[in-house]
Amino acid sequence: MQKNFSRRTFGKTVGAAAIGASSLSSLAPNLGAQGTPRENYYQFPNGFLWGCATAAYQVEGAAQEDGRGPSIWDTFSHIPGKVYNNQTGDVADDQYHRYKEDVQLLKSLGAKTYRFSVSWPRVFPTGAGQTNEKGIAYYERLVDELLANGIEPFCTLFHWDLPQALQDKFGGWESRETSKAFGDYAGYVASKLSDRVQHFFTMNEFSSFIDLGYRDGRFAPGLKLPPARLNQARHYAVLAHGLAVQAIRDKGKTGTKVGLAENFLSGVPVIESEPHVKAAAQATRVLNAQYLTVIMEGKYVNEYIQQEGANAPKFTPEDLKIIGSPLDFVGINIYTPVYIRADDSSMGFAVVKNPSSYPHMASPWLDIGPEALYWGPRHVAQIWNAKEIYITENGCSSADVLTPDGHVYDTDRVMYLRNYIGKLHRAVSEGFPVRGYFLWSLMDNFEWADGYNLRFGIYYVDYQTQKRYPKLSAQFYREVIERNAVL
Ligand code: PNW
Repeated sequence: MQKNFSRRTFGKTVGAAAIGASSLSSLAPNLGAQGTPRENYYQFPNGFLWGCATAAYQVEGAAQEDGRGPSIWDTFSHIPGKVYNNQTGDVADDQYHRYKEDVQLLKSLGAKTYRFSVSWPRVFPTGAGQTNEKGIAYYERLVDELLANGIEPFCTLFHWDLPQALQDKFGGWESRETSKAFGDYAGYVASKLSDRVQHFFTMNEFSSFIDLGYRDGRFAPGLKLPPARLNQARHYAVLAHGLAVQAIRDKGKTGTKVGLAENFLSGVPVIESEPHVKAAAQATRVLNAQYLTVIMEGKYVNEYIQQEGANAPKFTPEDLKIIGSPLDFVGINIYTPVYIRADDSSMGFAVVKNPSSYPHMASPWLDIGPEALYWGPRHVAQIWNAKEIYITENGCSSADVLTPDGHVYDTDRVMYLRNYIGKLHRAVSEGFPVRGYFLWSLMDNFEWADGYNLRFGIYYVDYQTQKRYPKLSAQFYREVIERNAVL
């Protein structure tokens, strides 16, 4: 890869200018101080998987087509006042009908892989029991189209669109019945797709769908549960993950790999010196007690159980064994840093709140901190000994403007990506086992409670015409992929 690139550049330059190799260094703007081409310096390992990510409810549309049942997001987005301008995912990017065109967008980026999610109520319209053949057939078509274009599919099983029937019948994640139904659904999808899909993610971002959906009421199903019920819902969500891991192993083809995609709170030491680095690792274990830590360790850390007291979740030793089922890989979604400092408290760390002047992207929560993409994989590798890590999401919102001649100059997104990917390079070059990176997102889409108001895509979507336009960031990412290097 590295050699090819150098040779090609060399050939082109020589061909164009008909000059000798000795004068090349003075012409090439991209040579470092020691004469090392920067592309080589920032080179990623051969076979690094560059890709893009999306999720079913955010891109598919076709909400009532081919037998799909309603999800809690259909219900929630149709309640006035819940989503920006009362927008819904009814049509979204219409990827259900335009998947072939969208696979071509991936191909023109040179993407090696695509992370999509399966809509549970497309496959089981009422969450359990009767399957919907037309639903699973869509994902088979999508997977076949990706493979025919040389793009490896990575499949997420739950990206928040819980079948409404399970919410109505059991209270959704407040019940063990939902965990069991998820296990069955995951096993069924694996039985259908694992001949063509090697990597499955069980869940996407526990804290988003549980804490924002069942505690803050900002996401579907819009509940504000008291602490004991909230902790129990968290428990049933991680239990569902464990049951799905087992079901996928049971029903999937031999060699199928299972992991998850979690936006864990990744501690970034305020200063990279020993006490703060230690504090950041300790914070990362404790702050993720309810989700990633119990999944990786098969045990709730004492600090969490003590702190919650009577509100702690109720569980059996068998539950913990299921939750802690070993994973083949760990996926982490990284957007913002959580700064940590060493502290004399019994915890040994303190979370540092950013001042109001701290820079962020278009989403107010999206504070900029490229080093999060270094510390995330480092923590997962050092704390839990993960051997295969993917960055399952990274990207940002920007106040994109489409010019009359069809361009979007999202210089802030390019700045964000360049800096984050640069820090990812540091993690990889220090030997932390990151195997791939999925940019969020391939295209603008339904940004949950923010509707279509916030754009995360590297393709701009005109929602009136459904036309996609590559932004400057798409050009940037294509170059990154082609050179397999940060530039
Ligand atoms: C992730 N926060 O969500 C999701 O996995 C995507 O579906 C989503 O579109 C993307 O990030 C961008 O938001 C998040 O408040 C939602 O910190 C909220 C937060 C972080 C991630």
